[in-house]
Amino acid sequence: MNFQGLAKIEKPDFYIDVAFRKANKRAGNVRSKLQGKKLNRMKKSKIIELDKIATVKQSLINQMDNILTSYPQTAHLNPFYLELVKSTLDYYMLKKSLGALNWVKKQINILFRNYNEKIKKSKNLESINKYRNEFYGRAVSVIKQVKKNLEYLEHARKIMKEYPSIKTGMTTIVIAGHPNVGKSTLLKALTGAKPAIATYPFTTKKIMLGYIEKKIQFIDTPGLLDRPIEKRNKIEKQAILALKHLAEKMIFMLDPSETCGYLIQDQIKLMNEMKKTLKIKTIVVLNKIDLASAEQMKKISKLKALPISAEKNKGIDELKKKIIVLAQ
Ligand SMILES: Nc1nc2c(ncn2[C@@H]2O[C@H](COP(=O)(O)OP(=O)(O)OP(=O)(O)O)[C@@H](O)[C@H]2O)c(=O)[nH]1
Ligand SMILES: [Mg+2]
Repeated sequence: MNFQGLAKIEKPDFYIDVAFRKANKRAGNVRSKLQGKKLNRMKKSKIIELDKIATVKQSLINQMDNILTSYPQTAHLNPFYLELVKSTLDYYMLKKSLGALNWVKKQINILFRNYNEKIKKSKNLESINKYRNEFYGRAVSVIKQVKKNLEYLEHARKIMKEYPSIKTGMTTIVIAGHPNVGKSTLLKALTGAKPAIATYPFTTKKIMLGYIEKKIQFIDTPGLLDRPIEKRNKIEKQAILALKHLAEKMIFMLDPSETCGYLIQDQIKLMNEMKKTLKIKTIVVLNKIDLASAEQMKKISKLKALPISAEKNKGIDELKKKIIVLAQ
């Protein structure tokens, strides 16, 4: 999903100016084409003014269409992004604002049909000009009526621009575990290249994305899946829920050496909680085996887990194999 490429949404005056400028420019061309033609002044004026109102109509409609087609359709959003939209924006207002642009298109069309007829039937220059002015005035008023909606769409665009660009058609694995256990080190060990950094609207920290052969996507979410849920504020809880739509599998990382600063029993408690919350298939890894003592390893010998050292690149190939099986 690409929220980054959305064009800026302008104020009503901007769209009106574009439309009027276009109409005036065309009118100049039409006028010079009519020069030398044997038509009376009123006929020429009619052709010019009809062309103007048609140009204004089309320009306004095109400009509204450009916004409508570039904006993500809420009905087609991936559930993860829909959740983001719902928790970072006023979903009702967003839908209403997009609806307002459709209303503009409809109104402008109606006005155009109406005034096109009126100008065609006009018998003198005064009424041609009067109707042209009336059409302009009413078209301006229609656009101005959606000022608040345009403002809202621009506000929404700025927020959406910060959404992470996550690939939604790929097996996605989240890496969870207490702070400092080695999640980011593992992401790098698994995916080689520098991970892509993306923003996540719920946290001030950036999330990291890594890929294996364009088939498996890993997400490292600092500050998100590393503390018990009950200690979360509302926004963070929503963030975890949003992630649930995306994450099909999880790697939960434990640090038996406890050099991360957390006791192993607390780490296990968090793991059980995350498993319960996310309800997804999980591979448990024991990291920093180069640091853990025999006694520390014994404490967790009952766990079905894969011992690794992300930093020393130990057990990574085996883990990769497990991941590939898990991803199928
Ligand atoms: N000795 C050793 N150190 C490791 C290992 N894996 C990670 N570390 C170190 O542990 C520290 C924390 O690693 P990170 O990968 O930043 O941990 P993290 O889980 O991403 O931490 P947060 O992003 O704060 O949640 C770093 O200093 C790493 O170099 C390992 O297998 N062995
Ligand atoms: Mg990290």
